[in-house]
Amino acid sequence: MRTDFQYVLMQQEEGVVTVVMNRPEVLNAFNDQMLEELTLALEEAGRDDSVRCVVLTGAGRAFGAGQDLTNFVEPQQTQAGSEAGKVSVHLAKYHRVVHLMRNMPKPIIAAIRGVAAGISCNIALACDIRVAADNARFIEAFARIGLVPDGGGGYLLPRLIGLGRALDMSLLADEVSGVEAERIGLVTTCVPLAEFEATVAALAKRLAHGPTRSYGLIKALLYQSMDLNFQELLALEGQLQDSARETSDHQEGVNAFLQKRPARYTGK
Ligand code: LHQ
Repeated sequence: MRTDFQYVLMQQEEGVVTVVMNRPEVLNAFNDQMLEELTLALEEAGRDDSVRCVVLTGAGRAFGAGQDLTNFVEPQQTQAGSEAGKVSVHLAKYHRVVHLMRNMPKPIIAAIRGVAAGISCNIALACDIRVAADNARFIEAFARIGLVPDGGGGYLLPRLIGLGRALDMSLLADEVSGVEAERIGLVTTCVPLAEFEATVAALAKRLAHGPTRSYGLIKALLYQSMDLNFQELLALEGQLQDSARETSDHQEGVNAFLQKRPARYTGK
């Protein structure tokens, strides 16, 4: 695991890699370097077969406060009009991150403590499972500063919580608490802060001992399903099930069932 990043920490324990966005003095707001390091960290976690589950979280009291607005305003003013100064050029770097997450053939948990605002909120949406502490605050903050939701949030948010609530969160840009986020399906679970780390660790460990290749195929099936009609979905399902059938974890799962013992999955 890389240990030489300035703003991203990577810690591996057995099959779980925890990736920590680490600029706590600005609530882990993204500067260019943290974004680059997050990309590299996710690429490495994706490549490394010993990693079977990724946890993405923030250092200190927040998950993340979105784009760092202090080093964001000036280049926009000085380079306005030029291609390089367009925000879409910068956004492409975030798009790389959300693509990496969606296509990573292993589960990613967002562990959200404190605030998740702007693009940090939408990066949490791009994780496969979200666990919130009861001090979590979700803010689609974009309209507060006259922007539109980015980082794929305009796609994922209405699909997770429905169009009405997505419009509400995006237009009003009000805070949604962890408890409310659980109620509306924005997060899978919300737990008291005191139980947060243990809950995330137990979930990550469970996933890291699961049938990793099956998990990767499940991600492909469910994410692609959002853009497919029923016939296309059934065709994809057949292809993916053919692949799943070839895994040794599938054999192990069936054998374990027949032998009435717990399965020992290797991720192969
Ligand atoms: C910050 C930030 C921050 C710098 C807190 N930057 N310092 C746009 C364009 C292009 C590409 C990518 O994506 C985007 C989309 C975006 O992400 S747009 C949304 C950007 N984020 C925001 O608008 C949120 C700005 N932050 C806030 O509204 C508040 O800080 C929240 C509600 C997140 C937290 O409030 P508090 O818990 O009261 O904390 P705080 O405001 O006191 O913040 C603590 C420190 O962190 C403070 O610094 P200081 O020196 O006063 O202690 C803040 O200035 C700093 N900070 N967010 N985005």
